Amino acid sequence: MKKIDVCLSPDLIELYDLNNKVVVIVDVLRASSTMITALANGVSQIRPFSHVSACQAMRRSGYLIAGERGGDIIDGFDLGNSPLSFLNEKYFGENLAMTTTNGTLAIKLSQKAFKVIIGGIINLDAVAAYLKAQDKDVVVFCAAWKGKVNLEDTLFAGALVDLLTDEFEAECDAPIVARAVYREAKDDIIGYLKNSSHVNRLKKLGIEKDIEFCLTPNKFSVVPELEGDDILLK
Ligand code: 3SL
Repeated sequence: MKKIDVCLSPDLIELYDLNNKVVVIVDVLRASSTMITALANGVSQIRPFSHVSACQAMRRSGYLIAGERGGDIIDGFDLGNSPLSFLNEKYFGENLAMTTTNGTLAIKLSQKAFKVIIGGIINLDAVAAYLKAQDKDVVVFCAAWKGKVNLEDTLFAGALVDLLTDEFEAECDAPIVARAVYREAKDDIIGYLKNSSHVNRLKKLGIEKDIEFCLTPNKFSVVPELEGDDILLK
């Protein structure tokens, strides 16, 4: 049987052997949801960066520059980190360079993986189908918040474990913890997360619409993959 593991924070990733595994990067609020939405709406490719200056330099190569710090658009950038900006194919055919506090960092920490894919509640079923079709063990890598565990990424990991239960066994206790969180939350995900730390952070920025969007299951059926330096749809 294939195995599934869950890394609840980037600060724990050194404990996981990513060799020959498919890594699912998740930052439900909001980096992975933004990437999924952008690519589903025709953005050609997304290059992730952990540092602002390296990301900004991509403008010289014709990339649009997107990103946030503290949830707000970075000064001088074209776009922030809202999935809603990419709806209606507004940036169809564009290349995007992106830097966020946690999400793009988790991608950079996954270079040893066999494959890196991007997951969120908005493409949950598509990610589950993709993993079932692969002959590889899986690590769900939660971007979390500055090294601390968060509820929404844990919940996504648990939903995936739940969907894959017939074909994957838990490698340690983290998948079991995540699944328990998901089972408690599944009938009212938005209500369950209403007091979570990042939902509160984003509410202070007045972006409730982003929260609702990112927490709505299966808006898209695409599964973005990292190929070389860029994330794209194959
Ligand atoms: O940390 C991240 O990668 C971001 O998704 C955080 S925020 O939702 O844009 O504040």
